[in-house]
Amino acid sequence: LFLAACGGSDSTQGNGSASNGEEVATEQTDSKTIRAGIGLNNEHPQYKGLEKFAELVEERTDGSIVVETYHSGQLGDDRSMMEALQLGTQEVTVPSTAPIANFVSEFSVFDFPFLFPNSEVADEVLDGEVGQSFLDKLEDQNLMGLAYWENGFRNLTNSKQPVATQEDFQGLTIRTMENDLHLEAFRALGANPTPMAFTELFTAMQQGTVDGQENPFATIYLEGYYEVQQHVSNTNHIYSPFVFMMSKSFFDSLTEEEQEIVSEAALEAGAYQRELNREANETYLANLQEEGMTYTEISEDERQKMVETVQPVIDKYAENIGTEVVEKVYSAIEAAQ
Ligand code: TF8
Repeated sequence: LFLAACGGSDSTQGNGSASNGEEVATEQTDSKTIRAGIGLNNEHPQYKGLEKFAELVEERTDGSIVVETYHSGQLGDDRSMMEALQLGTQEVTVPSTAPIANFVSEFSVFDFPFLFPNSEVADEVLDGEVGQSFLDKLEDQNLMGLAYWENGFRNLTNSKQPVATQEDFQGLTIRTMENDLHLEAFRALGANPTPMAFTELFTAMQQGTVDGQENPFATIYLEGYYEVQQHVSNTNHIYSPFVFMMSKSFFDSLTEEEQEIVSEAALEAGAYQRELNREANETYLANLQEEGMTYTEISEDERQKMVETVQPVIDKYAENIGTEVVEKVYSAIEAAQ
């Protein structure tokens, strides 16, 4: 499976006639390779988007850039893959914004609970001037943010009890992403949060190290969490963007034309990925119930209570990030509605 995924790139050895082989070998020396790795599996829209990126880039560069795609954390988790981009040992990854905040702390603003009212508003803010100003901050970290993709609205699952109210969070050990704001928000809600890399999550649920986790329905279904989780609620507590990013040293090594091609392809593949992702998130709640999970709806009243509970955490982070930056995001959200 792994070899099939990177097929086209290393097929020069021992293939074809001698003269042909020589020609290919010369081309091979000149061609640049993008190793693109993600955390989710090859069923997920995140991977379909990555395949689309590969297809567009290889087509438009006539093969002068080859894209190898890796899924399921084959190259590492969000954090270690970002570090690999900084070192130049990997070229592309597509992490959630939450772990990005460990590199550029301002990114936490996008993970404020209940920030985006819907994905259309998120698109407008992220694809606009404000979103771009955050991507620009990555350059100092030797990272080029080329586009926002979508992970989506996060929903809570657990193996213990139906969660309908904030009180139901009490006593649940919940795995969170490696991000302080997430940790504090879940603590405020009464849960017992424990940060962990995504790649360790399934086993942790299976072994009962954690009772639950939170991710969009697409991930919950496609990663088979219904095998180890009994209850799901539509908490929709945080909208997670993905950032499609490239190692800056690699980006700088490309010709201007190639830079334009990869930048454009990241955006186009992102539009495709978002579309698939929204379909998936609409469809898969029904599948989770078919697989035997109990679905509990959060009423608007109960959600409003959660909004109030996490507000002090938001205020604290807003102050840390800087009110000017945060106000810009709030105004852009308002303007988008
Ligand atoms: C998480 C995130 C992840 C993604 C992906 C695996 O829970 O939602 O699904 O960032 O890289 O860690």
